[in-house]
Amino acid sequence: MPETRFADIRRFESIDSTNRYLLDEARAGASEGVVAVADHQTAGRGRLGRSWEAPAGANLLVSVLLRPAIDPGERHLATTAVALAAVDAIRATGVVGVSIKWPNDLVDTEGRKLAGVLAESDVASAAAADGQPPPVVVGIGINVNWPADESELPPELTGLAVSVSQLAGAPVDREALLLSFLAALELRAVDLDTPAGRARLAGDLLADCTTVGTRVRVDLADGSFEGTATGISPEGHLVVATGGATRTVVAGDVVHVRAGS
Ligand code: BT5
Repeated sequence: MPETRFADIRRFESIDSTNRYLLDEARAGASEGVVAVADHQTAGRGRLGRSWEAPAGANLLVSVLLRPAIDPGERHLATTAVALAAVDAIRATGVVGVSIKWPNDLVDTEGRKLAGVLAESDVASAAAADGQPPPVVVGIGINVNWPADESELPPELTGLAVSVSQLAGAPVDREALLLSFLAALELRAVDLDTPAGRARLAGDLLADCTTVGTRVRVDLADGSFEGTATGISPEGHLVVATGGATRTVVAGDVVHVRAGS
């Protein structure tokens, strides 16, 4: 693998959550670039208290510690960088038809979820940053070899989840996919550092975002609204046209966005 900032790869046979592990490391002052990879998570996290399911040894469960020197309002671009790097790595296996459902899902052409991204940070670790930019831990679960087919899915994920191996028609090497993802992420992380790079991330997200152009329902803490997603802002947020106005939806405010409702 070419030199990247992601050389410190910590591997776990079993852990509660790779995101939790790196948040603790960040609090203790760990530098950008630490990677945590698990064969199995006993408490894999999704957003908003949801959980991430994966049997042991089948899928990629990986988190990275980033410390991008960007404004707080642009931090969604860290999620974007990870999502785009995963799309890059999956495409490099020969699989086509992968896109991003805003804010954090990789989906196939039928809208089935191939991967989910979870970015987390906290005030305590920002305070303990020791001169370093505040951390953001970005985790991604990629369904690599599970499910092998639809019958392996629990009822609640039937028709909703798909794996890279299903789309490839053959088992996929998890380690090769990890290294390819980290190499792609290095290029995407470089883009976080400059205005031109950040514009490229937002532009690439727009190009690969299946949400733009569809009807969406946005559930916020204080009510919901419907509209048409018309674009991606320079910060990577979703632009929604609704009732003659335009609203920009920040990932942290979104309880639920569903295309086609
Ligand atoms: C996500 O949340 O999609 C973010 C998932 C992030 C998981 C990674 S694994 C490494 C790192 N360490 C962690 O602890 N987490 C990260 P959300 O958008 O809330 O979606 C969660 C929902 O996706 C669940 O409620 C299920 O409906 C569904 N789901 C769970 N497991 C799935 C899977 N393997 N494939 C597809 N969908 C799944």
